[in-house]
Amino acid sequence: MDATEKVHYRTCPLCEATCGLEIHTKGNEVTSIKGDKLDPFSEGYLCPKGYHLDKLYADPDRIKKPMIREGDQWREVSWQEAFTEVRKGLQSIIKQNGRDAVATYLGNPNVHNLAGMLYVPILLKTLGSKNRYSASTMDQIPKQLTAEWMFGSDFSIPIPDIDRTDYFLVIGANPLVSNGSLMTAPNMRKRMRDLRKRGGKIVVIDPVRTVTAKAADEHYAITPGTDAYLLVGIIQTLFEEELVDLGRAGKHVNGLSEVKEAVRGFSIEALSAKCGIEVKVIRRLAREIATSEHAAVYGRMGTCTQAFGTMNSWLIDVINILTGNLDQEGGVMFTSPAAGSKNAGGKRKKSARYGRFHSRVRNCPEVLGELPTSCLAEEIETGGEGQIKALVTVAGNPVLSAPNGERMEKSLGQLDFMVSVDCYLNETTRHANVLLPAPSALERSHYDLSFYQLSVRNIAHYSKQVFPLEEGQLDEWEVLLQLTAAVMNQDVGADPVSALDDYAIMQLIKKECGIESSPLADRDPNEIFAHLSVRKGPERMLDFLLRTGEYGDFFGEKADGISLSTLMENHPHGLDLGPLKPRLPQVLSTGSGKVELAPPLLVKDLERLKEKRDRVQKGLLLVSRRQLQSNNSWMHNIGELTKGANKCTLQIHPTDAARHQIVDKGIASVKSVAGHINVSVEVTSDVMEGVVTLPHGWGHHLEGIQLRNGERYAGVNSNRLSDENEIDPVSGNAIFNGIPVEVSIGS
Ligand SMILES: Nc1nc2c(c(=O)[nH]1)N[C@H]1C(S)=C(S)[C@@H](COP(=O)(O)OP(=O)(O)OC[C@H]3O[C@@H](n4cnc5c(=O)[nH]c(N)nc54)[C@H](O)[C@@H]3O)O[C@H]1N2
Ligand SMILES: Nc1nc2c(c(=O)[nH]1)N[C@H]1C(S)=C(S)[C@@H](COP(=O)(O)OP(=O)(O)OC[C@H]3O[C@@H](n4cnc5c(=O)[nH]c(N)nc54)[C@H](O)[C@@H]3O)O[C@H]1N2
Ligand code: SF4
Ligand SMILES: [Mo]
Repeated sequence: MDATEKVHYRTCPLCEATCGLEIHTKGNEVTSIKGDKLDPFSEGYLCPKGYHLDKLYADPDRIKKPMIREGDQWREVSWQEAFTEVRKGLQSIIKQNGRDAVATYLGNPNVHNLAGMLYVPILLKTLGSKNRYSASTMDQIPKQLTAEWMFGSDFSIPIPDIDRTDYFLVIGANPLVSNGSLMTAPNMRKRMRDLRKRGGKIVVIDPVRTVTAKAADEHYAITPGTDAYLLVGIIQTLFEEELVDLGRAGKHVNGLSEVKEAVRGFSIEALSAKCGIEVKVIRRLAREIATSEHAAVYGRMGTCTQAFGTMNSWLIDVINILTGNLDQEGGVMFTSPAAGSKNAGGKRKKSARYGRFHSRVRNCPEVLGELPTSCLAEEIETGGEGQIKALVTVAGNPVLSAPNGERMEKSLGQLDFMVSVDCYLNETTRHANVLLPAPSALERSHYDLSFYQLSVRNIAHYSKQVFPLEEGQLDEWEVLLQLTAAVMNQDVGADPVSALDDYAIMQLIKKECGIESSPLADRDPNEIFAHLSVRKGPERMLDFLLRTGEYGDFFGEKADGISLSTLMENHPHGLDLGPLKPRLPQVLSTGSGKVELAPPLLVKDLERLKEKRDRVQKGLLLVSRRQLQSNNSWMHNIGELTKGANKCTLQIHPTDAARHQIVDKGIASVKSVAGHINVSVEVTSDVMEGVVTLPHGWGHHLEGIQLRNGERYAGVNSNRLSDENEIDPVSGNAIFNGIPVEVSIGS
């Protein structure tokens, strides 16, 4: 290695897998990126996106200066001018229309970003608007809601103990492409291979024979949107065949008889007819889960973003509990993260965070402090008291990611003021009045606060920034604190960042010192503050969270405890804190201190399954698919990832293609209640008959965006077809799977 070359070890922040990277740099150039073989979790594994992380850093289209839009012209401005404009824009609306008139939309990369995780909550709290929207209500909110109801905290999500299970039932997830979700587990291919080598079995339920399905022992094609029928069938079989055995968790569970009663009224034949999976298969799956020594049932996007999203998320955990697999090695377990453990439990909650207020236009219940993104456009468009007039977006692209993209896009055009924090001028941020640049991943430090809460092993890995910020660039946490100051109507000239940062950390310290059972209970907050003073920003907060976490040193109170320095100095490749450990009952924070197996609203929701609805569609059912070289909407500007065959295609079964006179590589017209698109066709028998698939995040053809490669491979926005008016009524989650469409020859 050349003496001017430096080596950096860090985790990839792009998806939930948290792979370790070994990055070589010379000056401000990356000379190579490979998987870090010494990373105890990913052991050298990387997907194609990780290899191209440097391209995001070097992308000439990336926004590096704050910009103000005048008409359709953008002007680069100083930070001072940008924040002054933001303050003016937000204050005039807050004064005239109140705080709820300013909405926020938080996109997915926030949870992959230390600044987003630590500083966005400060912004939201200071703003105090009820109009909070995020990618969560188009993703995992059903699972968070069932965790809140059943276990007392939305982050107490049971994670498949994939490395120790011997039966893995995967429903509506494609971890070999997505690299796992609500299951942080780098190199899923190896983990699945190992599972089978141990003599274990993998079964996949998916309308599509995905790469995950192909790598499994069995695959069953299910009619989109009907998983709840299958899951009720499994539960009924467990009761009927006396296979229910809660094991060690039993004494901590309330509501067993209610569940038994609730599933009694269904006929197994009717359930089977609805989901298209034979009765004997349903019965066999139930027996296999119950009789395997260690089994884990796992569901993801296919189960969440459909009409029965919350019900599916609940029933999956019910099966894990009824078969004694909750909190058991090789079953589904709770993590013990090193920092910021939202699943810490202990304190019992009086009530779940649900339905404390409702959306103005459609009267949708609040879920965990937010409202469904499917409601955002109508809240902007509909006049009257409480109308949204301004929007703050941080790391989000709802024009491409939210249902009915066309309506979403039009609504953004109606706002009085919009400010976006983002790396690109894209389909959403082109509507902003002020665009505030966020640095690229390599210019910031990293620690996966969210995903170590959802990880199949307990891991702590801190990554230093690879490159310093460019001259004049602000770090994202500073941008977020400046935005907070604008909301507070503070003068930019007063440099509010340090004061707000000090205030924020002090609040955390005081809270911890105020907990009677904390090792810090008798300590003076000012003394703790002084201990932390070598750092500021996210590092200081992270240090505090690590030191007061499960393995922390509590500032000298615990001899072998860890701190940020421990990770930085002794564990550059990451610290493996071991496999998941049993956590019942300590993890529970429900009012009763028990697992609530039968949340009343979900038991009631089972009625919806009995509704006599004609599910036989005239047309086809559209489902979403992910692609290894994409990451939602925002990595299509990287040529290395878009090259090769067109990726934005409608996949259709040969029989359906013939029936609709559609040919491979031809163009299909696809219509739904919400909209219409023309798209290239890919005929494949991997999708079941009656189903078509489209990837999301494409459609980079709108005027005024700055994504030169993306525009070349524009594709079409599949969310022109998803209907914002159809949601999972319990959680308000968007529906991206099982959308009725009509397909014909396109042009
Ligand atoms: N049809 C359909 N639609 C879907 C889905 C589907 O399966 N099918 N999936 C849904 C899911 S699961 C999700 S999570 C959502 C995603 O929805 P969004 O989060 O709204 O969309 P993304 O494409 O992730 O957009 C991320 C934005 O963040 C910016 N960005 C990237 N890194 C950073 C950073 O470090 N800081 C800042 N400030 N900005 C950054 C990017 O430029 C981009 O504008 O889409 C949902 N939409
Ligand atoms: N490469 C890549 N990786 C990603 C992302 C990406 O865009 N690209 N996005 C990231 C994000 S934000 C997320 S949330 C995760 C998502 O991670 P996953 O949920 O694992 O990914 P999906 O590909 O959405 O998998 C959903 C599966 O459900 C199936 N499905 C659709 N409808 C139904 C149904 O009604 N029932 C059943 N049983 N199955 C159904 C689909 O065919 C698909 O195979 O991936 C993350 N990782
Ligand atoms: S799997 Fe995810 S974390 Fe790993 S390299 Fe790919 S994008 Fe990065
Ligand atoms: Mo997501």
